[in-house]
Amino acid sequence: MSDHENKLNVTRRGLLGATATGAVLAGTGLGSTLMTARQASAAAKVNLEPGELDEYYGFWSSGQTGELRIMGFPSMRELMRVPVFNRCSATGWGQTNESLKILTEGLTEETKAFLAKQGKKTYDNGDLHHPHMSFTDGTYDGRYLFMNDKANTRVARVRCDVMKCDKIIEIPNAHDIHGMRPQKYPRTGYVFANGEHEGPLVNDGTILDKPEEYVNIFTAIDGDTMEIAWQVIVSGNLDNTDCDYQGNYAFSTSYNSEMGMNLAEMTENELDHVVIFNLKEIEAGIEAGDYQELNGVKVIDGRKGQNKKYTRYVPIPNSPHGINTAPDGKHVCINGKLSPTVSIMDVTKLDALFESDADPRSCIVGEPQLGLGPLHTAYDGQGNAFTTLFLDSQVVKWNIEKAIKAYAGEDVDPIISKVDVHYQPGHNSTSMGETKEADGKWLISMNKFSKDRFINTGPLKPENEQLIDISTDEMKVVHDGPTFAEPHDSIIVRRDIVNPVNVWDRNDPTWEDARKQAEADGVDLDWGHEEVIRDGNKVRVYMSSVAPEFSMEKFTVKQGDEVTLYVTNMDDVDDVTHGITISNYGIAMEIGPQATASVTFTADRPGVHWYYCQWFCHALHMEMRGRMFVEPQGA
Ligand code: K7E
Ligand code: CUA
Repeated sequence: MSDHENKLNVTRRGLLGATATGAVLAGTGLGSTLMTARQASAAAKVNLEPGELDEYYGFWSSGQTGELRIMGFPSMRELMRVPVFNRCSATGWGQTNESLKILTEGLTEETKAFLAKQGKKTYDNGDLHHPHMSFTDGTYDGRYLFMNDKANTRVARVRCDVMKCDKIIEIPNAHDIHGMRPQKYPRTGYVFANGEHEGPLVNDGTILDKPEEYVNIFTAIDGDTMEIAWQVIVSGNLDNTDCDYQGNYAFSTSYNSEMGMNLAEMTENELDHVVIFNLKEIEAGIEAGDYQELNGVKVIDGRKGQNKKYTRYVPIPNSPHGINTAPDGKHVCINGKLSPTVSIMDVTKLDALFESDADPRSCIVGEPQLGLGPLHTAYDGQGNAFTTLFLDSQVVKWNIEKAIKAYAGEDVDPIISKVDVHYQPGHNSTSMGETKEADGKWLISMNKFSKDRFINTGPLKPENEQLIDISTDEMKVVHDGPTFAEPHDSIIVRRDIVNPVNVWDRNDPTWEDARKQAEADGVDLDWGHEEVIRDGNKVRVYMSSVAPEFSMEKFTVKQGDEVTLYVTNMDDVDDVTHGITISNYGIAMEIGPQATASVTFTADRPGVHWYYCQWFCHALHMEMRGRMFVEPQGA
């Protein structure tokens, strides 16, 4: 966010002259218009009565917090936080053996060795920008959510049946994954991921301050196996990405076609570009062996001047940021950021770029001037687009066909209306808007600053997400939603598509290792178990829980033992989650109904240590506790 802002401030003066239209329109805010009856009823739907359920799930990123958030939408009630790249005190994510397996198994050997030297098994932080659901035939299918980590170059997957993360992989060769999207058609399929920051292809310290030898890497991940399918080396950097509804092309914006290493260099050119990736040609190239293998990944060279059919570079003004495919299956909006324009690309013209030496700009069919700092565009499925204007603090509604006509020389104004938002919007999302089932009901504007919109929380203020009724041409802000750092992006999914279970399946793969170990130890995890198995200085403690009791009121280990504690929640009732916290040992984990969870620690502190259930489960929840005795060494 701060990089957006700095860059934009620096060049704002230059932009102002070029955008008189935008500036004039900016003054015609519609905020004071009286609420129509239609909008009053929309507002009523927002303020759900106690017990009423939302129509949509919202899946929210959290930026540098590193988690995924689930919202009820349009009520904007935060329902759940799903830890992904962060460490979570409530659930034990980052501490339990089950979560550590997910957090570590997808790291490269080099990263594991590096982290071990820092005394860590995995990273504790992440920067989660873009959550997107898996698709089948152009719309959400309720299987998975995928998300990127810009901080530590990872991509994660969350299972929608249990709403827990089940895979995290590090992307080798690339630096700092930013833009990320799942393939829309025929299904996901690929998950496309952009390495945003430039670096040497082999980053082992041999090449340092030689930017001319830096590259950027585009990655296609297999969304089913979470393995890397292939990578492409590109010219320029990579920012955001999207793909078509036909399964032929993916495309990424580049704001640093200059390959500059500082602000002045990165913003030097008036034109940067979008890279078009020809999926069929890349697959054929891989098949034909036209790649180098690097860290176990097949890497194709798609740089400019390769004269191959893997990529094309379409010039776009100026440091483009968001790229969003319209539900019409034909148009793609590329948001100019430093240019007041959005460039409309027609995907039906992309074949020609690859088949002939056609002017790469021939796929651009519109370029409306919308206002200052266009960052992201969302859609209503009725031919209209909604673009955030970061510098103007507005959302602009405009018509795609009219913009195309204006570009062709007709005297039409594509802009329908503007609404003030508070303040500085980044992403926006419409209900089902990134699918072919966009329904045109709601827009959320994710604003970077809240300033005076809420009572003061000190120097660090929340951000502000504003709910906008888009069912009429006149957009109406109907709700302010403060949030903690930093939901960049969100998706709004019809609730019938998402059907999580209430109780875990006892055979869930999550605790497969625990199941195998229990079998080896002769413990039946599916029955109320209470066993302490000693194996040298390794001790395995198996207990179960049924509200309001653990199956063991006490167990004894020796100082210095490596203890693994397995707890199975035998309750099979909706919403009866237990936990176990071991006092003064820094141990806490969640155990959902019918789940097994485990944690390993060294019993280095002798004495009596209470363990207790920290998840309120019963009238006698306070009594749900027991003692761990740690015999001092030599006793
Ligand atoms: Cu625009 Cu990371 Cu999607 Cu933030 S990015 S706004
Ligand atoms: Cu079990 Cu609280």
